[in-house]
Amino acid sequence: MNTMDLFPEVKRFLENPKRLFIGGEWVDAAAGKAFPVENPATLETIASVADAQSEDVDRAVSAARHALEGDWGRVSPADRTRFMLRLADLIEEDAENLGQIISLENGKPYSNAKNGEVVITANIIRYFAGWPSKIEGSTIPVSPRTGERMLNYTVKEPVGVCALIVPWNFPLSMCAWKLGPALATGCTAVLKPAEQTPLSALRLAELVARAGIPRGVLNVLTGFGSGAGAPLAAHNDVDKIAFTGSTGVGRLIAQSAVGNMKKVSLELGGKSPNIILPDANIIKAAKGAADGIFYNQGQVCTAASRLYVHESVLDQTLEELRKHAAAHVVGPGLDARSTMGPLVSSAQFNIVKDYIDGAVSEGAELVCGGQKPSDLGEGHFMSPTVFLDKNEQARIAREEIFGPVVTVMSWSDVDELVHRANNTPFGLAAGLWTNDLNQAHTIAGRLKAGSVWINCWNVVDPASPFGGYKQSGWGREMGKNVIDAYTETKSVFVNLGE
Ligand code: TXE
Repeated sequence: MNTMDLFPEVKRFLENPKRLFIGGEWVDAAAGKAFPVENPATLETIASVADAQSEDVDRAVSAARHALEGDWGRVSPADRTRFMLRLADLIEEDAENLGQIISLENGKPYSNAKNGEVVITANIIRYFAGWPSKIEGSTIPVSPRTGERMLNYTVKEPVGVCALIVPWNFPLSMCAWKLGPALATGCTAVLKPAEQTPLSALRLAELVARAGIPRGVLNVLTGFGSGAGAPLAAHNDVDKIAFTGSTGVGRLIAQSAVGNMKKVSLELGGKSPNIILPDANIIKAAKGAADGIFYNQGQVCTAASRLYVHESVLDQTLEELRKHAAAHVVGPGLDARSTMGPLVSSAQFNIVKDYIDGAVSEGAELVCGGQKPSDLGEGHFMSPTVFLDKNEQARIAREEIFGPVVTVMSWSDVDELVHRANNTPFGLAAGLWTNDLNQAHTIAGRLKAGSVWINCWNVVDPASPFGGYKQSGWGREMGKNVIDAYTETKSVFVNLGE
């Protein structure tokens, strides 16, 4: 192994006690408990982090409420923009440290973390920094029956205190997906990162403080789903919840939000179909298919996990996929040679392994991978895996695996293909590879998915809406659509007399 040394600032960061960030202060959890964070490449404990419980949730929500009704509520839109631009700059300046922290706790290659996730995070904050002065209401030509003249206008107001519950697959950028619109709209936030990857969010909190954003605007509660996430989702003084994670937990969150009718947005699981048409450039399509499933070890909600290949190009596509899988170097994220890191945890490894073993015993043909590489020690490593399966009902073809495992299936008839692609409870993303414009737009129109990628995959832009059909979620993040999710619209009538 040729693992890079930790930067001095990352060492300092890890050595400092990892407390909760509430009201601008670093505080211990009220119950005094902490939990370890593991490096998934080595299984070493990298930090011990405060374990928030209900009492801490109360404190954080009250700090967020206080900031909303106090300092932050009085900050002008132009100043919100300034704070956010400063934060984006600080994120960029801290890219190397953030890259190591992400790689350490999540496992992904350092270069993907630093040049991918950190850059995306700064871009998202910068995009949303442009919004505060552009969140406009309207004047509406109403027709009162009394004959009086009425001025009617609408105002967009911050929805209030937002609970942001995020997963571990993009520990930093997932925070920005939610914090960006929250800050832009003038809301305050209580952020609960995933228990596997709390360190990136704590580092982000340091940068938020350094950017001068007033106390209590962002509060960070590290902890578990049951101990911290559930009381936050159920809290009566939280106005909105934005969640990314499993469909099962999304359902629980929607249920607990009903208590005080908090607004809910959910980004959940997927089983996204990627379709190769016979006329496609197979070299590019197969590369796109491999990147679509192996990127981030397949731990992406939009992973291209069902690959539908036209029967006439199946053999060539499989050959290309084999090559791409073989070209990957699986290893620790901090080894510069690694192109794929470990899965995030033993729980996630076991889920993925279980799907692979089940597929083999259900009769799917293993094209390549399916094994933990033997020379990498204890880490949660899994090799890039390709299955060929004729059984559309097989678990690997229907359920989200969240690992580097693609199921290839062949097709011959377009109508049947569209039916098969849509025959899933999910609807997050879909893609197709073709040079036939007519087919491209016709099939794109028929796919039931929030994002459709033609001759590309995983293109996400802060200006463009992202979210799921069906059980992949509620609402859209990014772009102007998300502004509605973080604001309330007030309609004001002014009686101007006869
Ligand atoms: O997700 P959870 P897990 C899918 C993926 C993966 C599976 C399990 O298929 O294999 O989910 O992963 C918090 N109330 N995705 O168990 O539990 C939790 O602490 C409030 C897809 O890690 O959904 C964490 O912060 N919060 C997904 C966050 O929810 C609760 C990304 C996500 O954890 C809670 C991650 C509760 N009752 C996993 N229980 C995607 N769409 O990208 C847990 N949490």
